[in-house]
Amino acid sequence: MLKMASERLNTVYRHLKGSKTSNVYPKCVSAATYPLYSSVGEFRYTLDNPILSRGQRQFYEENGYILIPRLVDDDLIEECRLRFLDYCEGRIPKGNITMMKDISLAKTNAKGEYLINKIQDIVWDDVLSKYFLMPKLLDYVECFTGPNIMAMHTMLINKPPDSGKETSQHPPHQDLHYFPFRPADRIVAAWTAMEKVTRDNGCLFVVPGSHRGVLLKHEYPKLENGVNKAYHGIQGYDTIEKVELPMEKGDTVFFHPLLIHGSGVNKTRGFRKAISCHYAASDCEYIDVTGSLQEEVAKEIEDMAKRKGLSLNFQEVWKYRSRLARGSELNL
Ligand SMILES: O=C(O)CCC(=O)C(=O)O
Repeated sequence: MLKMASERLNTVYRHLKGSKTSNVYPKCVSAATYPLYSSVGEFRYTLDNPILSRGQRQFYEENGYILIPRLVDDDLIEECRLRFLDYCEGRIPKGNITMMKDISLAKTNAKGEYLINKIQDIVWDDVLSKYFLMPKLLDYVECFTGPNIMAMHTMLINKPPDSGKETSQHPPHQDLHYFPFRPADRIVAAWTAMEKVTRDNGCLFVVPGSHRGVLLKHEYPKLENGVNKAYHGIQGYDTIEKVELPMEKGDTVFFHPLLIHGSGVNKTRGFRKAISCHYAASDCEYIDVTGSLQEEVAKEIEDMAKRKGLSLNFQEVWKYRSRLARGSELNL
C-alpha cells in the first residue's frame, strides 16, 4: 500500500514536471468564471442510467440526496471496521493516511477508537478500497458522474462517545467548499452507515433542496469548546430547518456537494461509524480558487499537506489523494 502511495506521488510530480507553469495545475480554470450549471433538460443532476428509477431521479433532482437501503454487505463493513481498529491501535503503519482526533477527547486520556474521529486518504488501503471500488456502489455513482469515475476523497468517520463538550457534532457545511474541481453536478458523495445511526448517536442531517443554491462562505464555528481541525461550517445555519437521516447498517446515501449537511452529537456510550467517498467524473476540471470564497481553505489544506512533508498546491493535493475507480482517467 505504501509503495502504491509513493508511486502515486511520483505520478503527480511527473504530471507537474510536464506542465508549463510550476505552481498552477495545467488544467486550471478560474473559479470565478467556471459555470455552476453543467446540463440542461428535464434532469440536471442525474444522468440517464438503468439503475435509478424515474422517481428516484426526481427525488434527487428536488432534494439533492437519495438513500439506498442495504447497499453494502455486513461482511465488508466488518472488514472495514476491523481495519479501522488496526490503524487506531497502531497495528499497521499509517503511511500517508491522515488520522484525526476529536479536539476535546484529545485533552483526556482517551485512546484508539475512543479518540480517533476520522481517517482519510485511505483509497489505497487494500481492505478499505474494496468499499471504494465496489461495483454495486459504482453503478449508483455512475448515475451522477457518468462512466469515468475518480474516487477523490476517502474517509472512515468514527464518532466516539461525546466528551460532554459536544465536539462530536459536525457543523452544517457544503463539501464543495473543500474541492477545487468542477462541475459540481458531476461530483457525488457516497456515505454508508457502518452501524445503525440514529438521532442519539449523531446521524447525518441534510437541508433538502440546498444543492440548488450556491457555494456559501464557510468558517470555523465559534463554539465554546472549540472545533475539530478543518470542520468548517456555514455561519448562521445552526437553527435552519434540517431533516435527520436515521439509517440502518449498510444503508447508503448519495448526495450533491452543494447540499448543506452535517451530523449531530453522539450522546450514547457506543460508536457511530460511516465510510464515505466523494466521487467525480474524471473529465471534471481543476479550478484556480484565487480570489474566491475557497482561497482560505485552499491555504489550510496546503499547510496540512506541508506538515506531512508534501509540498503541493490545493489542486495537487487532490490529484495526490485521488484514484481512478472506473473507466478512464481524463482531466482529474
Ligand atoms: O459523518 C459525519 O458525521 C459527517 C461527515 C461529513 O459531513 C463530512 O465529512 O463532510
